[in-house]
Amino acid sequence: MGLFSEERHIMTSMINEDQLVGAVAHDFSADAFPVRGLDHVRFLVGNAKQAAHYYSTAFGMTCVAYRGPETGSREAAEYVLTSGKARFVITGEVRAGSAVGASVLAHGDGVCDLALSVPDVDAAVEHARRTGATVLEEAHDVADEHGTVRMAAIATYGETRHTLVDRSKYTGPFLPGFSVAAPLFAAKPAHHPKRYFQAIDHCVGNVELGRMDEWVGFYNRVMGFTNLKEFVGDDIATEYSALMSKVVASGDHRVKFPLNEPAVSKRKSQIDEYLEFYGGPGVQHIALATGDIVASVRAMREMGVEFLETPDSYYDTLGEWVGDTRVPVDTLRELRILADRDEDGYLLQIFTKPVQDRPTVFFELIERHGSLGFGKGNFKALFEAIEREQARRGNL
Ligand code: TYF
Ligand code: FE
Repeated sequence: MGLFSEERHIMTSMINEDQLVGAVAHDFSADAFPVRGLDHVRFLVGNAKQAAHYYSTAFGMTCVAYRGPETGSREAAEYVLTSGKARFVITGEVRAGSAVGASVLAHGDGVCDLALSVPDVDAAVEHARRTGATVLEEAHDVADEHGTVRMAAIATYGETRHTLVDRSKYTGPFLPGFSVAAPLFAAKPAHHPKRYFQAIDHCVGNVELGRMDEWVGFYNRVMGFTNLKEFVGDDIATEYSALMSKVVASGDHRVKFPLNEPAVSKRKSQIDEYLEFYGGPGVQHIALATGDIVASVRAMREMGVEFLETPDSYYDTLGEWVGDTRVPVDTLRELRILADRDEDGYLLQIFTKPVQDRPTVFFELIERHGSLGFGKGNFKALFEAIEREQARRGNL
């Protein structure tokens, strides 16, 4: 309000990561399964070399580590990309017949792992086992000249997993076996922000009809996650998009996992479309926290990222109910950014179209100003935009 854009830019870039992702104060000492944050998100893809290039150019990320045949890893090529605290690992197979290839054959490109940073891997995996989780990898050390990382893995919905990571005794670029890599793309336009996003705000899972509450219970019981108040029930679901959604969060809300299930309706739910094309439950979208969504969206549009279109009518009435935001409605309209307000503040958000041929994984950019919500006021406009895309694909 009344600030010149340069001042605004400095102001928003000074907002720290806690505020960006809506973290709250929390005493971890009483937690049976303390979770410090997301360590990384792993994508399994058909061609990691090209996907890593896409995330470098279109998402402005920096490649910081690599392993592959050249570094002694003969089965897979893996690129580690970061943007602030957000870390993606892009994994592709290099030899026919690997588990990576089998996953890509089944699901297409997608997210296989939401890896969590935990202070005590052994205690976490024991607690998970006691509370009924499937342990995929027992606690073990991985070491090289940079130190030791303690890891384990537990199963969640579909073929998705949570790797548990304690890297407090490690100084290397990512994990043992990875080498420092050079950035893949050094020609980011000078007028673009240094980073298009700073952290991961939330990761959404799609599960089968009738199983959402089971998975909410899993996160409550196994990880001690609590339910946030945002809830998409039949009210919105049946009229517009036929889905139900609940959100679970870690103690300080740094990790937030909304869970969707399809609801029965006349039209095919967007969640059914995902389940059909992904071949089962999995990660639907990753929300990326930015301090300057206007600069991020301008930059990403310039780099060819496709965002969902919101009709003009949305902006005709937006000002009446959302009140003052740091971005004028005309700019929101120009870039097709959505806005929502609740009792704690407001947020700005926008959604990409799916980022692979299958109508499965997509991204969200979110700029929070106090609001700890997920944009409930936008669900109607958003779900209608998703449904227009579904109809264009012939899947409605
Ligand atoms: O994460 C959320 O809850 C919001 C809204 O299929 C949303 O980003 C919910 C369901 C969905 C797409 C977006
Ligand atoms: Fe979201």
